Amino acid sequence: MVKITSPFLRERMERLADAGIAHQWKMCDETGRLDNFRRAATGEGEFEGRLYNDSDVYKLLEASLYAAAEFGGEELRKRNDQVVALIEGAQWDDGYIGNVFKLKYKGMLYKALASAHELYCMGHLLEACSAAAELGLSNRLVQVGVRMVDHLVDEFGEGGRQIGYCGHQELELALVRWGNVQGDDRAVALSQRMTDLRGIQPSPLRQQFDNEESKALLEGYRGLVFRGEEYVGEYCQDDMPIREQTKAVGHSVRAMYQFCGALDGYPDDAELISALESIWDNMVSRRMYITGGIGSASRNEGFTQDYDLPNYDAYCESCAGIGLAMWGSRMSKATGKAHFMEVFEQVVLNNVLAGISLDTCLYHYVNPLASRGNHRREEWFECACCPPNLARFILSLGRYVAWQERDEIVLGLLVGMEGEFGKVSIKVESGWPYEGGAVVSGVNRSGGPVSIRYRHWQRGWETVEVDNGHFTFSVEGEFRPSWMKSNPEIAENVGRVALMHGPMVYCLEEVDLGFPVTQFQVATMGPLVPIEPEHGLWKRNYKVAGELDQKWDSLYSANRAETYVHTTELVPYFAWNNREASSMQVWIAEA
Ligand code: FUB
Ligand code: ZN
Repeated sequence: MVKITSPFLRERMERLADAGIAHQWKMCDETGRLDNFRRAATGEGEFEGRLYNDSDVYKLLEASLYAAAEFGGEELRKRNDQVVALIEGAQWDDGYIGNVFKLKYKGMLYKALASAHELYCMGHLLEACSAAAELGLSNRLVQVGVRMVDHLVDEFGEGGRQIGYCGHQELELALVRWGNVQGDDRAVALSQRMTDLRGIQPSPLRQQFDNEESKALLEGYRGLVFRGEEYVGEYCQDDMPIREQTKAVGHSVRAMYQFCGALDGYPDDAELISALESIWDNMVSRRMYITGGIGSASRNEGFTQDYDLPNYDAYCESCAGIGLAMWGSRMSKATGKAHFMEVFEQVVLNNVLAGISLDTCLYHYVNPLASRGNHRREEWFECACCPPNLARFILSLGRYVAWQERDEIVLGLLVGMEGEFGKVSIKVESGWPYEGGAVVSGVNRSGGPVSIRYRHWQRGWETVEVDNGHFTFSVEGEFRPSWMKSNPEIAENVGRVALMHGPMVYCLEEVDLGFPVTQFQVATMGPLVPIEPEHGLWKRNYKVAGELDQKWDSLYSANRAETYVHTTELVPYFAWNNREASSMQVWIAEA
């Protein structure tokens, strides 16, 4: 169990537990998401919203359980119990749960697996049930999970009534989590089965498109998985078995969850790990933004082609960033390689944290790298997958930053934390993400030496052996600012630079520049002066000099217009769009 103590993260977690979660429950209430459970309990009334609205409630409940475990509070506990009661009421006698199928698509269970999201929703519920079991918080919720897994095994397990899996991965990783906490091997086997079946042709997802009765649920989805009459399935990674894949394709959240679920089910499978490493290498070297954002296109909420990384239109869904972080931490554990955690750090600090406002009550669904000032944070979305996903991920960060591997303790991110690992207590103090380096101290009560492996930013793993008793060691490290250029294959970024400070990406906002950001060209030879902004919302800006081009009155010109020398400040990307509406750029033209 690791407790994050870094003020940078801790403050966000506290605000979430206090304000963000309350705000999101309010939104679930106002948008009928909770009423859907009440209605499903009686079978009366209409289902409100999208097919997968139940999943928002499950994700938020999972977040709320973490918050209750870490910060306590009567209000959190009471609300969690109320929501658990709603879920109990909506669960069917046979363990199934899916409000839209109780209220709207009666008799259509499992008849449109590609689009219906019912197993995806149950996956998110199972994660909440697993969290309850892990934290010892709600036995009633655990029992919901027991009944649901019995049902799922009967339906989809070997010899079950169905052969299939969900168009949106999630259940696969949830089943392994559940299997591990409950010691239920059937759940792990079911996850493996779903992973193995996906991509084999003819696909069970494709076959349902021929059923007349499935049309109501499937037709709108056809364009995503068919090219003409041909089923392509790439959108939901159903085009080929996972062990044959070499590139990240299709819907990015689905892809990330697939890779996580497969690794969870088969943590020692060399063939799988080798395929995942190929996919990873392709993605990181050709399909990922400097912020760690992935999935550049809105049309499929996903991957397109190598080097297709537009800035204004970048999709970079917050959930995809979360999925990438989840996958990276798993890859690091499976391979022992440090570079996966480098990407974890990059995507969490930049893409993921940019998804949630500093007060934790406003969100970005997409996280572009440039804006004309019209991209604003929202208090909620009709498709609200991101806000509760951000909440549950941020509140569970302690699970990702350090872990025990055989007889070694691994510190994957040198962020302030306190953790217990068997007979060893560890404390990390650091100024992350503003400062590199850390002081690691603790007590080893094991009676012998213990290895502590930590990741040194951009230098890989280093290991220290600590003797029995108290120990302290320092990790030297400095985060310095540097101007980054991008591969010229990304034509849009040619002649532009982005500032990074260690793993932290910076950007330019109009609110600081005083003019639309397209008018500024930065002088990279000039000084880079760190300053602490007076508003105190975050701790480090960089003052930069450059040229301001104004008064272009024609579309094209042989000469530059009026040019002024100008200084301005760059702000961390995670903090953008927390003030007034403003244009923004990560990749800034170089003077
Ligand atoms: O389909 C469920 C969720 O909604 C996906 O993960 C997001 O991309 C959004 O489409
Ligand atoms: Zn999302």
